[in-house]
Amino acid sequence: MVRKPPVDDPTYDGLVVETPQTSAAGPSAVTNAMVSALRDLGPVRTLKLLSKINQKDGFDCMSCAWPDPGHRSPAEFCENGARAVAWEATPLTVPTTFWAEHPVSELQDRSEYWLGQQGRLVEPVHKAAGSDHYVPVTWDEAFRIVADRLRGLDSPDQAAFYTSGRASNEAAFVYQLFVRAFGTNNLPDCSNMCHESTGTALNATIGIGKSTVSYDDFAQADLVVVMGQNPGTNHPRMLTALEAAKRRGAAIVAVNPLPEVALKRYKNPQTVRGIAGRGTEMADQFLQIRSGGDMALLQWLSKRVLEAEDRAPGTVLDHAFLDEHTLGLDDFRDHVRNLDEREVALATGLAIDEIDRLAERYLAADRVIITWAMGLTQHRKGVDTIKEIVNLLLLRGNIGKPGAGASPIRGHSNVQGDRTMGIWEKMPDAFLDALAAEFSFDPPRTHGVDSVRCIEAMGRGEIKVWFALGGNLVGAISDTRAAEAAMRGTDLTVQVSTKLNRSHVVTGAEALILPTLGRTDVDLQESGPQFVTVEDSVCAVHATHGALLPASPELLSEVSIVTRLARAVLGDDNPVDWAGFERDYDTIRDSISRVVPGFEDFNARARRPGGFVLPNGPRDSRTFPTPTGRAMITVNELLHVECPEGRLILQTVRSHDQFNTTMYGLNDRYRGIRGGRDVVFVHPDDLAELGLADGDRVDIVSEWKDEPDRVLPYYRVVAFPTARGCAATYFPEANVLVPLASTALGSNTPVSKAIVVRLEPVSRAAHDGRVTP
Ligand SMILES: Nc1nc2c(c(=O)[nH]1)N[C@H]1C(S)=C(S)[C@@H](COP(=O)(O)OP(=O)(O)OC[C@H]3O[C@@H](n4cnc5c(=O)[nH]c(N)nc54)[C@H](O)[C@@H]3O)O[C@H]1N2
Ligand SMILES: Nc1nc2c(c(=O)[nH]1)N[C@H]1C(S)=C(S)[C@@H](COP(=O)(O)OP(=O)(O)OC[C@H]3O[C@@H](n4cnc5c(=O)[nH]c(N)nc54)[C@H](O)[C@@H]3O)O[C@H]1N2
Ligand SMILES: [Mo]
Repeated sequence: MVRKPPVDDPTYDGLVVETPQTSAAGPSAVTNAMVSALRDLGPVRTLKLLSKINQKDGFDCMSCAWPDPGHRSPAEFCENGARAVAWEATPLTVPTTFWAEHPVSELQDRSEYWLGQQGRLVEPVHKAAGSDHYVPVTWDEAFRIVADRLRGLDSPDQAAFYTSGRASNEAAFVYQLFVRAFGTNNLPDCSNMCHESTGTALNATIGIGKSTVSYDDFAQADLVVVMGQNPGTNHPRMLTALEAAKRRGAAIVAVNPLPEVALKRYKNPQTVRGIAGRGTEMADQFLQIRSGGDMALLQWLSKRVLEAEDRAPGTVLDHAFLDEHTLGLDDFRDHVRNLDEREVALATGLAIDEIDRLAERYLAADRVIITWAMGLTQHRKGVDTIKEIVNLLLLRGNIGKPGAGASPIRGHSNVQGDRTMGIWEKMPDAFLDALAAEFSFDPPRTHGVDSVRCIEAMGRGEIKVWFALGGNLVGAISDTRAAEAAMRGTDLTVQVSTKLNRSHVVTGAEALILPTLGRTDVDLQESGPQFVTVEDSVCAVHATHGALLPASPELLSEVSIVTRLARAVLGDDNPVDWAGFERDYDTIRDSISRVVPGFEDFNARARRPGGFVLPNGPRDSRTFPTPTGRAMITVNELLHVECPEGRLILQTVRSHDQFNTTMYGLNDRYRGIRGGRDVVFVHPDDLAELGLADGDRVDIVSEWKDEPDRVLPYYRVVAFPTARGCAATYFPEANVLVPLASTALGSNTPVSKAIVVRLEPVSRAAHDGRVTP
């Protein structure tokens, strides 16, 4: 019998709201990590795993893409890393009887939390068209079904192949090769919903969509500005690097609508100071910005820098750098000069004095790093906002020198590597040419669909087969209802996964689940145990070796699944040695070394302890691979979020107990939430103005032109010190509020951080009386 967790019991009202915490991490975090890991795994497995996480002979933690230091401590992991490992390495497996006991129609009513708690998937299962049950099938049968359906399509573009950012470089490379050999560029990925705005902005301005800093740069910075990011929950090991920078005299500035606790005070669990003392005061300055105000903030900072140069010509800007390496300064100067102070104040919700203090810090610092994550990318003007980061950095030569640079902090542990390996619906011709030369075939050149366009195309009946290498697109993407309807309208959906999630139960007419090995599992092939590689946020590539025997001998690696599927679909008469790839991953790396720049001698360098760092023109030599050969200073029209009277700008964030759509639990410790997720954080003064009070229940309603309102029903209001006019709730539940068409300009990333909403009070009786659609 499976115990029903509270979230699946509608009568359970366990939500408790407490005072938010005043410091992050610390010994309690480590204890929590140990307790949760031990409870699920038992002590032997736990010790084995925890001694291998992020070690040079171990496996790469799958929780985030934060880089590893050169000198590793024996415990190079954080609380949430340990939880991600425990979640994957659980000895619990989904039994064969599960599929007969649980019709898909019943599983559809289960929460993500419950689905994820059922254990590791260990056998391929198939749901026939018209059936309400998955039934176990052999691998051969599963591959035959997918091959039949793919070969039966009128065009390869009627299929789409999604990737989530946990896939290794080797799996991603063979996957994109298979998809292109099959004949389509329909390769949407989680990055479309994540750092796509970053890639778009950085490619256009500096010629490479990646960070220009290395790990050691944090130790040399004078100022680190952390924008739109919650490292305490989502990149906890970053706090150790920030703390070290801080102790060497760097200033840290946080820009965020929420007072994220880790940016205020951090108790490093690995130092005496952290365990026994008060920890480290982190942010020297906290700019509590209004959602979407960053673009105005950055433009204002640049304006102040240019004014300082006017006052003391020749002393403020890095003229040598600007003259030699950039274009566009004059137009930019004219543009920001006219920036209106009132507009900046309105857009940011900040006093100009506060922004000016940051401008002074920026001017006083020789080496500045700006980091960012979803708080900047998931906005209508996300791309332009990141272009403004580049503008500000370029003015004083803060790119391509030690201790300085632009540093997007990635999400999934190998999302950056997957892109490097060709997972992108619009890979440049140079990559496709190299692929063509290596494998003697003509890759398709027409761009494919991204995640949003994929759902739209499915909705129009243009995509009939959906294949996902990991992830949970139905749960992760905006417009849940449209996404579910689109998925249900397809002929076949296939999920390659470690554990159950919503995308396995909202299916096409026919569906398959193909279980796979995770990072922690030993991957044994004919030539012996294999390792794979990943690339972190700062372009370091290194090996990751599984540590545990897989939960079942039936499980196949992602490489095995993709290569066997390729053989089933393409037949053995094609120029790629798929069987050889599966037998020995060194042969995949040999091909990568010839196709992907920077991977020369890949097999040898991947075996070096700690791996190697990919070349990066802007970082290494101030070489900017843009069409002009210069870094582009750009002019971007300011746009801020319009919010009518009585409305709030709602952002969707991660709780401390989730990994994207995966729920580890129902708490959000740092923000003082226990036992539930149906909360909306609102500033007390906004509550007073709206005639609401802490504890009230409200419907969260988003309004869109020419469409009915979208409703997230019966949320508990929590008075919280967020920025005025802003509110926050959790993703993925809030995805119902965002239409597919609401995306960032230029990157098509769903606007998940600025949803204009109204809050409508609703009583328990009224709520119970209505039929939930
Ligand atoms: N434990 C754990 N780790 C994870 C993940 C996870 O779910 N759980 N997810 C992984 C993934 S895929 C990703 S992409 C990263 C995400 O890492 P984050 O980007 O830190 O994740 P979010 O929870 O979306 O937090 C967004 C932050 O931006 C702030 N913000 C929102 N709007 C604005 C704005 O307009 N301006 C500014 N300046 N700030 C704003 C929010 O208040 C919040 O602090 O984490 C990765 N790591
Ligand atoms: N409203 C709102 N929406 C958002 C966001 C937001 O901030 N707000 N954030 C966006 C972001 S940044 C991202 S990255 C996306 C995330 O989108 P996805 O990457 O699609 O979603 P995840 O929840 O990370 O996927 C989790 C699933 O991956 C599978 N999995 C785990 N490990 C492995 C593995 O090793 N191999 C395979 N094959 N499968 C595995 C498991 O079955 C698990 O259920 O969501 C986006 N959606
Ligand atoms: Mo992400």
